[in-house]
Amino acid sequence: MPGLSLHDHPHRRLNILTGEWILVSPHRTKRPWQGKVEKSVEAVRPDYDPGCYLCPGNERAGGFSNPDYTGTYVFTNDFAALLPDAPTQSFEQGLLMAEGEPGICKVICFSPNHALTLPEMEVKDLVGVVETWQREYADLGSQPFVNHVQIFENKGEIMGCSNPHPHGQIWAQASAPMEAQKKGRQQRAYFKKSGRSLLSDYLKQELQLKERIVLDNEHFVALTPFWAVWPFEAMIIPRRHMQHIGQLTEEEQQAFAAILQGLTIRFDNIFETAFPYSMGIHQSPTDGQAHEEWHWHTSFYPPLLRSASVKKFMVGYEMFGEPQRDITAEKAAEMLRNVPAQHYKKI
Ligand code: H2U
Repeated sequence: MPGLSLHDHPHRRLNILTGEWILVSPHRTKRPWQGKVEKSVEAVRPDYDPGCYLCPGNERAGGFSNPDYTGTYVFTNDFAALLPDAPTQSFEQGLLMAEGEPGICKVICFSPNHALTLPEMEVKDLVGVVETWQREYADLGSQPFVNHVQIFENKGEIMGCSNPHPHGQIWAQASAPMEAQKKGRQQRAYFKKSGRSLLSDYLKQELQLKERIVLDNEHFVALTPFWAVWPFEAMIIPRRHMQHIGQLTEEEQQAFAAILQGLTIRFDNIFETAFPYSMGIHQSPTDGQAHEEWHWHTSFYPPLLRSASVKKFMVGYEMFGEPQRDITAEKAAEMLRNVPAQHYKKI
């Protein structure tokens, strides 16, 4: 029996950030594919859409109007999932338990231009987005009842995004949600044991191996994590051990904007389409503690698998067992490295 090859044999990989395992089946990429492969037809969008509730000057739900904004624009979600004045009491009845959860939900328009997406924006405008994220993390995090701030973007209809206007969301709440809790626990245990940040040591190893690096700059590295679940799942990790985006120097701000652009351009170039994904920034809780163990990072979970329209579904075994993937993280990184660094619409 030959030894285990991570490129040929079924195996499980550990996500060191969550403590969860995933199943990898690299041998399956050799099977014939009989599914649909469609060429995507992308509608050309105008710079301004009079019917868009995110464009400058337009009306939103509930009679609110957007100002004639020129950079980013943030407003409280008109259909917020969390409300600041929700009661905080606990409910317990035998095995039934619940807790009131106050919070704030905001929407952030990345640009006034309806036609753009993050990879099509200039780095200087992406710096404006980064600054807005920094400001919101600080402002929301300083609210006495807010202990966690989740910044994210849902992009593309396939991900349930309601509007193509470039935008993201921020949910701030009293409790740390489950994903953040898992990551906090793993990072804390590692930091306690070694005195170093889990992601600093992970980054060191990845930079030596170079198998999963997609691109990097002086301050950030974009890679497909060893434990990636989604076909082209990626992470952006700052080289410096920092707990949150508020700690970025001006130079790091620029570098983050640049790598955001670089990675999302590569995503778009894989299938020459506006690559859908859910992107989230995981940072230390805003509960007033130092949280030295935290090393903030940005994760991208894109669903596309074989073409602009064939997506991976997390169903069946994944629902009842654990996540599974065929194409390895190493292969995905190689594909992302091999596409042009310039956006396909501009070539
Ligand atoms: P998504 O595209 O990721 O769904 O985000 C858009 C958000 O915009 C969504 O959460 C909000 C929705 O509640 N929204 C408003 O706040 N006002 C509106 O007029 C329409 C949509």
